[in-house]
Amino acid sequence: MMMGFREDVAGAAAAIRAADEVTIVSHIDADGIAAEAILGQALDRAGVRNRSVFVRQLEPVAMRHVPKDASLKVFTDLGAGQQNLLVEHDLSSEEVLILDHHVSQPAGRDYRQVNGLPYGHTRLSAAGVSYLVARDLDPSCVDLSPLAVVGNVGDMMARTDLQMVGPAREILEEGNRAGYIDLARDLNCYGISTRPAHVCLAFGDDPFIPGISGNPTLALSFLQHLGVPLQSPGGGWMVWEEIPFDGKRRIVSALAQQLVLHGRDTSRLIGEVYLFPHEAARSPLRNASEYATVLNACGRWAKPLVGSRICRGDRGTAYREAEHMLTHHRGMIRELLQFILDRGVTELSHLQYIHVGDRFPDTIIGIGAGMALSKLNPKKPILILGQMADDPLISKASLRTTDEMVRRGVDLQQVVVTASAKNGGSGGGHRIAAGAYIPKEAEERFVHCANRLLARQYAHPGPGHC
Ligand SMILES: [Mn+2]
Repeated sequence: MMMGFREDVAGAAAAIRAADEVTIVSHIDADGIAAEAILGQALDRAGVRNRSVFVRQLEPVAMRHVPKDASLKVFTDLGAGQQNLLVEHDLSSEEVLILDHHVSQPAGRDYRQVNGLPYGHTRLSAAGVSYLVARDLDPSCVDLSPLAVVGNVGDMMARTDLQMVGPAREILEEGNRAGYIDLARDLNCYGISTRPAHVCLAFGDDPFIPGISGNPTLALSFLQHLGVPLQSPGGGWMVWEEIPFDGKRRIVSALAQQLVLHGRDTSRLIGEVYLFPHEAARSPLRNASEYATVLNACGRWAKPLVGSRICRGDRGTAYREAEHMLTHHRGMIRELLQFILDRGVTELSHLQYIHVGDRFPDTIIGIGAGMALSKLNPKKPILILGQMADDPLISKASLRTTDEMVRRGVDLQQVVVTASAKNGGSGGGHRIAAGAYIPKEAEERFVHCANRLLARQYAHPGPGHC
């Protein structure tokens, strides 16, 4: 870590220690919830009075949730890109601290901020930043390292390289040394703690394995041919995590052969996996990516506090409520996916899009977009428009693309920021996934503007106009 970044962390901890009272303002996704839970617990331990506010995104209407009082307002997983709103809300530089990882947009007032980006730490999420501040406040906070990992994984910080890098890696290794995190190179597949091996494999698409991905029946017969025991002595399916090492090794090498046979790259078959040994067997909280899904489900059902309670150790009421949301969440996403596939998308030169009306909560549209893309033309980013249930004049737009297209220069965050600003909306996100809220009447213009911007990115990567 560079000195400057460490100093920023120490400065933030000092500002918190000096505060009589803190209001944490955080985002409702896995990273935001994990960041809030890390900081809230650290403040409790340090004896600083605190309360939390969650917002879907920091936009003008959400600012009413930010109290006008004497507390120090700590913005986590948001704030960096909305400093103009903080100025408009008349927040002084003394009463604000931003712990974020999004691109900073200064607005004339000098707000204290901890953000890895200026130091080149591009793979450190807000939960990671919050953890570093928490550790500075109270060294006992090393037990919160799993939450930092969950936030980082939730924001896909380990996705491109299939491992953590930079300060996120240091956090990981610290948690590992203290016994809170098990670190392994294992199958790069979602659901290793909760799904039987064949289901795990059939649901995976990174890498796409011909004859296995998308087909649980074929996946099962592939595994059965290997003669690796897949069932426990009691007769039930073992989840991937439970298969003994030798069996896993044989399966992975057969999968590698299958990829080679189809002329495909094997480099994404194995990745770093983060397990939390203190969690119950077969719980989705056993590994970072499933834990992140649980928190995202809470956020998407507008229950971030339930996620926060889980992060604080509640394995009773809050956990059961989250399980329930997760079940419905999956059902709703399945329906959305089916709707998209049944209706079909409209293809433009560099973009495919569909309007799903007000059938689905705007909060799940992005996930549906990501899943639909794996069944559609992966070369064209997908844009899904949906109507906001509580405001018919506003539409939500979600864009998704693939790692492959990002490597070729596609940057959806750039597209969304430019196209929404041009059409009276606001948006943001990441190269691979971005979203915006736009006026309903500007939908058509927004779509075509995004298409033109994408066309330019293919030709000359970098910012453009439309
Ligand atoms: Mn984040």
